[in-house]
Amino acid sequence: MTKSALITGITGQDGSYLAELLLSKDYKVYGLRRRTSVPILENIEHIKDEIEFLDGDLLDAGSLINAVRISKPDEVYNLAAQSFVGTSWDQPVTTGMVTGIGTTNMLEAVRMAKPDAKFYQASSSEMFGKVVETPQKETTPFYPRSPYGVAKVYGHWITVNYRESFDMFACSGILFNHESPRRGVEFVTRKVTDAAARIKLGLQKELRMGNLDAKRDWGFAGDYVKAMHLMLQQDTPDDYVISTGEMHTVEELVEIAFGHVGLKWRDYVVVDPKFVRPAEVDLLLGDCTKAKTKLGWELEVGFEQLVTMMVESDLKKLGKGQEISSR
Ligand code: NAP
Ligand code: G4F
Repeated sequence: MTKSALITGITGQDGSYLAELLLSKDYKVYGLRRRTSVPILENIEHIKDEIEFLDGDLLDAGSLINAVRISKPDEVYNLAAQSFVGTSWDQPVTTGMVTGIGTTNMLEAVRMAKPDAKFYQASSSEMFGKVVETPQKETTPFYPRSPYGVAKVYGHWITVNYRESFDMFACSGILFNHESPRRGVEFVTRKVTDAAARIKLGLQKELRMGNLDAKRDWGFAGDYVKAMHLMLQQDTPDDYVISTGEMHTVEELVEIAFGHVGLKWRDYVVVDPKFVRPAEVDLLLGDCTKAKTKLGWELEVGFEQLVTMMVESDLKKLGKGQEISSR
């Protein structure tokens, strides 16, 4: 029998890759979409006719109950969030409401309208923040360093609590940074690959950056959504770290991206205090042994391949990609 899934955050990076994956597995896919002044469909333009959209917002509990009632999903993937760490200092209340309380709204909607649905919560390695051990695994204590991280800790624990209180099949995926050509341009990877492409094409002169020493464990979003799906195919709900187990600095990222288009990054990158965060997460490195062993999850795309894929995509988007990369 065909399964059905409801995805919140369907217009975002992960929502689009997850929708593709589920459609390829013959799922009926419902996507929760909020009203915007102009449609935000770039990531899902190619599959939008295969998705049934439902109007809703994580802040509007009634709209979520309605969406669950209509879709009667076998699986719910709660990916919607105010997901940019930088913005969470400018909009801490909105971030707390959407990224934190929004999770409870979604869990309540499932509990009321389809309590046997399997539930996935998009938790984050940002919860480890000022890390107390390295590498970080499922048992590592949390020490969030931003309003976003704090909101995600709330979302994580409320998911665990609903599993324990109401016997719901609720899983939390603690995902480390994952990127793709569909990543928002404010995040560091895409900011860098977009700028490298623009500078190469003569459309931009310099790149203003924050902390180049920060270290992250960066993977490919297309690989990570497979882990989300695998978590909901298990017999018992659990929480899993998803990561590559490799760490790179922002400087390495810049070097690879600029190097790919034949530029020396030091000629273009300027450190600007405006992009330095009030409290930094210095390093994140995940241990995903549990996911590999229990879920059989494997990643396919490595760091350098990811960065060059994104640069190539940005060159192409900016219009002159093919000519440049074939030179
Ligand atoms: P993203 O590209 O920023 O997508 C966020 C999605 O949430 C968008 O579809 C957005 O809709 C939607 N949204 C925001 N506020 C909403 C609201 N009030 N009601 C309903 N929808 C709302 O994020 P992503 O990278 O795909 O990440 C997906 C999830 O995983 C997020 O929860 C993020 O915090 C979490 N996460 C991401 C990473 C990562 O490295 N990417 C790592 C760990 C955890 P609009 O298009 O209308 O703005
Ligand atoms: O790309 P970022 O903005 O991602 P960040 O803060 O690690 O958060 C992302 O990953 C989390 C998982 O760990 C997700 F939960 C979250 O939703 C989001 O997807 O920044 C990465 C690093 C930071 O240390 C930042 O200080 O890059 C550093 N950085 C240096 N210069 C910069 C810049 N970040 C941005 N966005 N812009 C800069 O100019």
